[in-house]
Amino acid sequence: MAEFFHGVDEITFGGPESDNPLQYRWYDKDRVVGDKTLAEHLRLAVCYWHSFNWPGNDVFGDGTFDRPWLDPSLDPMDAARMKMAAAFEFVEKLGVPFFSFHDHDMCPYGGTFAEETAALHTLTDEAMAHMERTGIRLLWGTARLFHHPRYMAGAATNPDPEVFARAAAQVANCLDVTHRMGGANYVLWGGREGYETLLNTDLPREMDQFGRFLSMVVEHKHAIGFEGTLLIEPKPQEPTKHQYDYDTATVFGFLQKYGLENEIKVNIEVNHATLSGHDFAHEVAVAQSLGIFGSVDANRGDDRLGWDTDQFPNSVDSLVPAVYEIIRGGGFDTGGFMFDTKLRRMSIDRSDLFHGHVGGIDTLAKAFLVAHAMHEDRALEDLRDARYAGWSDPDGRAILAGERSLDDLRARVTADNLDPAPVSGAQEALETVVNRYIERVR
Ligand code: XUL
Ligand code: CO
Repeated sequence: MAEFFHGVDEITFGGPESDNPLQYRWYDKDRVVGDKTLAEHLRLAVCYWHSFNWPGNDVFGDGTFDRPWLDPSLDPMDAARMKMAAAFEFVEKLGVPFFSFHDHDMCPYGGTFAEETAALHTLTDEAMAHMERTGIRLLWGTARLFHHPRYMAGAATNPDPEVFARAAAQVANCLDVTHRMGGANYVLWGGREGYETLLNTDLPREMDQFGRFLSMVVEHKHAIGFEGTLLIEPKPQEPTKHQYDYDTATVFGFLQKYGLENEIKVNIEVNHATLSGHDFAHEVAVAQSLGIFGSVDANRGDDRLGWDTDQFPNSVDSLVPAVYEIIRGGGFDTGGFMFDTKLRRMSIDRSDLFHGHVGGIDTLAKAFLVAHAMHEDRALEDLRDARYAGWSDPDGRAILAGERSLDDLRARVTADNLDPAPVSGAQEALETVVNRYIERVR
């Protein structure tokens, strides 16, 4: 296809003083920060679905975007190829290393399952040619187990085992092509794995079905030799009233129950955290502490809207605490920051997709530089260590090691009349430390 995003060239780095909105001010991909470049730390990815396959519709109105490949009068495979060419042109001009996709963002619906399988493999070959030409890699693949009406009552958690079988076949295909493309991860988001009402739902049975499904995915991963990470993407609700993978802690309990906690990690989406009543930083910290932190979808919500608006990140202040937790836990392994973002429905110029991504990437890059500097300087860690210092004393260690009973502690408190003085948590002082880093970091 001829150039689609004409008028926009490769996005270059201009530095914090640049006034060019289509230049990076903070994302200098080759800048070495600590032991790696910014590109290696952030592992940025663009999403095929919202950026190229979503027409800009909402529940009250049709698509508004200029996406010529979505014209239903086109031959579906021609349309898929046009879309793919535009997607790779965009990612290449943006200069980020990764993309992510759902099977049916890339591959049209239609025909028998065998015909869909063949089309998926044909388009995978073509995507691999684009990847080879541009050097762009795959952060993750995933199957759309929520779009087709057959999945209205769930995929793995459907009351009908034939729907379960269809979903299993779809995931087998999608894992195969993700493996062929050298994907770093494979994602499962259970948008329909939940219920609208308990009146018609056998909850424990559905949990067992979901556990069995995930075990089959793990078995298939090992059978084909896929070395990427399997990730569940928690979300509390939307489209379903209650989703079983509500948040990170819920997912971990589920994984433990089915013996999968060493096989599957989480892909945390910023606004999914908010929808479940948590801060993004909380979800990251919980995942890190449970050893299941995998990857991030960086899109945010709107403070006053209770649904998933999938907006581009635009606030360094709100991202720093979570990025700090990521760095504190050692950063990404196979994961990265994925832009599962949507333009607003009125952003109809082709260049708007660049504006959203460039602004979002710069926000993340600056948040990373701030959090990294704070971590290097131990700006929070010294105080944190001092707060917990008592636990390194012999008595503190003995309690944790299981060498003290309630009776032992009662005896000690009685003998010494232990009555420790409260110590300040210093929250305001620490919040000011964070602000100072945000102001000063260059
Ligand atoms: C939906 C969502 C999905 C997943 C992949 O809220 O975030 O795009 O990331 O299916
Ligand atoms: Co997502």
